[in-house]
Amino acid sequence: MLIAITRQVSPAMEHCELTHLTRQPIDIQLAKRQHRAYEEALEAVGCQVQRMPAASDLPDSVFVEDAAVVFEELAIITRPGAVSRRPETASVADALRPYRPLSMIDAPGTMDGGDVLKIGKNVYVGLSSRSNAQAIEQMQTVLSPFGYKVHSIEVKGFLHLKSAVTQLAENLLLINPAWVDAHLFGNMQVVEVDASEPYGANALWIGEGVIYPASFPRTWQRIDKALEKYHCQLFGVDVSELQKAEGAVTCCSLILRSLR
Ligand code: CIR
Repeated sequence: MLIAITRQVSPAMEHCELTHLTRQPIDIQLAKRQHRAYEEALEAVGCQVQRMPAASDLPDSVFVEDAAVVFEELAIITRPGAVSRRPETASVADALRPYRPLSMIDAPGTMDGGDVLKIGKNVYVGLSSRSNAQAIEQMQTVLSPFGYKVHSIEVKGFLHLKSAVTQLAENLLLINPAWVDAHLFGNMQVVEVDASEPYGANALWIGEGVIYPASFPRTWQRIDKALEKYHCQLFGVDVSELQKAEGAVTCCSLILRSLR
């Protein structure tokens, strides 16, 4: 059984961290409806959604992906790069504890889950304004006994590694080639975002479904065509309000196989 852990939109989301975007008013009620539709898409692709309550004092807490990285063998609780986001991890750890042994990133390490792209036993981590070399080293130490290899990739000019590259299927990546070089990920097929949609490289692949924002129609067409031979279905979501907070689709859930 697949579990998707989500957290409800904080009423304080308008005070979110912003790095590359200019602050715009966020319609919280619309954000909540969009988030609910996103959860329905998670259900449509076969997940059982486990909802954490909203945190009124944690503006970015809907972006649960950044607080942990879940593997089959264990979950790593991060130490987010933005100080305002560090208190998010305790409750995410509580939600994950029934499913996995937990390991923690310790100071001076910092890491956001949005920087971590797992492809089989290769784990690619953005060396970014949020994730540093100490955390990457800690992750390698924890994962080595399980046969994972951790690679660091420089992230400059965009927020997280997964703003620039995500997986669409077993051997297929969605990538913004202006931000990251596809060859770093070995021998994978690639769909490039349309150059007019630089923020379009974040898709959420779950089994036979891919959840993707409706706001990138040109890249959508490219993905749709590429997925034909994978018998994989695209599920469109409108996440305009979450995008104003510099969020995307991978960041609003933690997906894990229940081993219980
Ligand atoms: C932040 O700057 O931390 C949030 N406003 C957005 C985080 C989005 N996270 C993600 O894409 N993994």
